[in-house]
Amino acid sequence: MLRLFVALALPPEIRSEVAGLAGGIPGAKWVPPDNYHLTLRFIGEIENWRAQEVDDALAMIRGHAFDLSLRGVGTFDKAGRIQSLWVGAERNDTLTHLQGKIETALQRVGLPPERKRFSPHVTLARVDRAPLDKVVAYVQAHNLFRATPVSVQHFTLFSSRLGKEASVYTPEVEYDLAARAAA
Ligand code: 2AM
Repeated sequence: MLRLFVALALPPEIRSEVAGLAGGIPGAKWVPPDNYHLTLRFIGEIENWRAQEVDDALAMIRGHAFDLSLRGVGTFDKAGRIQSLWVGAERNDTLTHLQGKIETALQRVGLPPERKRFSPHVTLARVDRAPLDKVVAYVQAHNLFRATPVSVQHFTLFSSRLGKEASVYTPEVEYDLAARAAA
C-alpha cells in the first residue's frame, strides 16, 4: 500500500520566503519548510497496482505552465475549532483547470470523487492547541503577505509516510506542463 497525494512542489526560494512567516504563536506546530507544498489532490492509501494506474492517468494530462503567487494567510476549522494555518494562492485559472483535469483523471481510474471544494493553500502550521486570540492576531498581522511569483512547470505525485514529528514526503513522479506560447 502507498499513501499518495498530488501537489505542486515549491522551489527553495519560495520555501524560505514562506518559512519567514513561521513563529509567533504559542502551541502551534509549524510544518518544516522542506515539507511545504500545495496539494492538488489527496489520494490516501492505495494498492500498488492502483498507484500504477494513477501514474498512467496523471502522465496523460496535458496542462500548461503558469505563475503561482502565494499570498495572504488563513485558517481551516473543523467543528468550529481552528485546525490549521495556511498561506493562500492568488486565483489562477490555469491552476484551477489543472486541478480539474487531475480530479477527472483520478475519477476515471476509479478513485472516489473529492468532496471538498479546491481551496489552494500551503499549510504552515497545525494550530488546534494554540490560543484562538493568538491565531486571530497572527492572521491579521500577516494578511498582506505576498511571495515572489514562481513559475510552475510540473506537478508531482508524492508519497507520504506518517512520522512521529512530521510526515516524510517523497516526490515519486514529476509530470511536465507545456511551456506557454511566447506572447
Ligand atoms: P493540508 O495541508 O491542508 O493538511 C498530504 O497529507 C497533503 O494532503 C496535505 O497537504 C493535506 O492537506 C492534504 N490532504 C487533503 N485531505 C487529506 C486527508 N484527508 N488526510 C491527510 N491529508 C490530506
